[in-house]
Amino acid sequence: MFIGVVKMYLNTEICDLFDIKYPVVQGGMAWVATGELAAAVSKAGGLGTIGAGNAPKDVIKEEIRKVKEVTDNNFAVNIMLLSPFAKDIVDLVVEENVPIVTTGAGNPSKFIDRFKKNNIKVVPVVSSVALAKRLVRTGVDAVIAEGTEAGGHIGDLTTMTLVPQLVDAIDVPVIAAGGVADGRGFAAALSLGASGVQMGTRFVCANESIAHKKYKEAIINARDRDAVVTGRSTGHPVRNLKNQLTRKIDKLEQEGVDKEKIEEIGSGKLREAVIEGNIDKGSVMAGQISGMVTDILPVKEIINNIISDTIKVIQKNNEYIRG
Ligand code: TUI
Repeated sequence: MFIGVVKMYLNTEICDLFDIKYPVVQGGMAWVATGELAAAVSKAGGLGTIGAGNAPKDVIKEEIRKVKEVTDNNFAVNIMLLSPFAKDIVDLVVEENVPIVTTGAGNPSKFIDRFKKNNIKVVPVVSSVALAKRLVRTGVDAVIAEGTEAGGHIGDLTTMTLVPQLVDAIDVPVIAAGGVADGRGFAAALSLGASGVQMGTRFVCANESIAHKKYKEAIINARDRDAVVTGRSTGHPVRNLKNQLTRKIDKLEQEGVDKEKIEEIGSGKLREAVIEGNIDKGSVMAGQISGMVTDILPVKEIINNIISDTIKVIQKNNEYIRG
């Protein structure tokens, strides 16, 4: 990235750990984080991630093939632990020599030995200090600290409070996620002690993202308070853009309808929005930063812009110091 005449990089612990040029991880979003998106991010110097979501093994095998065809750079697979196929995806990443695995929506303890034995770096998404401490004892290589600002399945602490508490509590790199989409957010994450960022919503609105045009437009049109949480009563709260579906779920939750019924209503709704473009009745999972994502850009530009902007923010902050 050129700033003036000097080529400057941001180099943190995770650049060496993952063997990547820029400390930027793409979120492993179900349906959206395909081989095409992961390949584009890894090719551009970040860590591209295939989101396994609820997909079976053969589908994800094909996505891995797409990445390997485009780039030799490292990439990750995100294993969504609520998936009925989670164990199959663990087998797959071992068979395919996937270099890095991220996990989400649960505790990956029972799989960690297997990852370690196969030289796979393992990076769980966590939303609390207690779980992170337990996982660090089992040998995870880094953690992704995901604040409640994020889209999809979320915890309850904010990125601003979770990241520094994790940095103090554990001795592996912490990657900040939730509420980051530009250089200001990235610089803030570094100030909190993070070694990099993971972004989801920003990459949904990449040219290479297969999300339906209407899904991308819904994010671009969203305002600051549009990304609301549904499903708190089920124990699996989800952040998605306010629409007919979120209003229906809200109403049923207020009426005290069973959690099984609420979960049934949510089932299949992410696919409906991402693939079919039904942004009224589908679940448009997106983070609170949606209000600040205003364009669709190529992955390479998203990454180059955020790195150069982060460096500018850090340089500007240095000017506040008086000697
Ligand atoms: O996993 C995500 N975000 C997701 S997964 C997803 S698919 C889905 N669809 C409908 C309902 C539920 C999921 C959509 N978005 N983010 C990573 C993340 N993991 N955020 C929070 C957590 C988490 C939560 C609890 C990690 C560990 C955990 O542990 C609980 C325990 O067992 O200790």
